[in-house]
Amino acid sequence: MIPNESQSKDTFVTNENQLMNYDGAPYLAAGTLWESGNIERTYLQFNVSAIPDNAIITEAKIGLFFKDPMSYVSIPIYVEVPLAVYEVEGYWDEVSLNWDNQPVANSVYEDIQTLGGDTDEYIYWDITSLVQGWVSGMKSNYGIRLADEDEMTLDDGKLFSSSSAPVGTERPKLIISYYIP
Ligand SMILES: [Ca+2]
Repeated sequence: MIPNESQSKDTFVTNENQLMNYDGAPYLAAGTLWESGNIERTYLQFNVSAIPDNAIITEAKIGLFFKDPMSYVSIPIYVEVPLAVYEVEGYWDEVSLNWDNQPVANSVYEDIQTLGGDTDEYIYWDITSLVQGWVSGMKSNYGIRLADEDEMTLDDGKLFSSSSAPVGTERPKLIISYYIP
């Protein structure tokens, strides 16, 4: 499932501009910028309603195309960043989401990947149990937040292609494997 704009929502927020909405930007950002201390978080939501309620989800993973290993800073280095995916627990709208009106997210992450400097490939986070909950109706689907696992430690921000990216093959995707019992 590679959602287009009508099947998914994606945007990011930053406390650098707390009232700014970034929907429509060609990229998504997450991390804690070591030079400025600014925090970036990405939000994604995929419509999974086409999958029958009784489906058994054997695997579900979010794929984001990793574009840029560093924030645009004065010294061109990159730092490894542990980026985690969290269940979002409240409604948000991609065209009005900003830092100040973010929904609550679960404090326990679903999966975590540490990103370095190897770009131009998809990075995957496993959200199998979360998708199982969305499909069965046990959980409301408010999507996920991608954020630095430790936002108190300054490391860096990482950039990914958004659903508004010009290259369609680099957009965010949710890959779900399932069967009907
Ligand atoms: Ca979007």
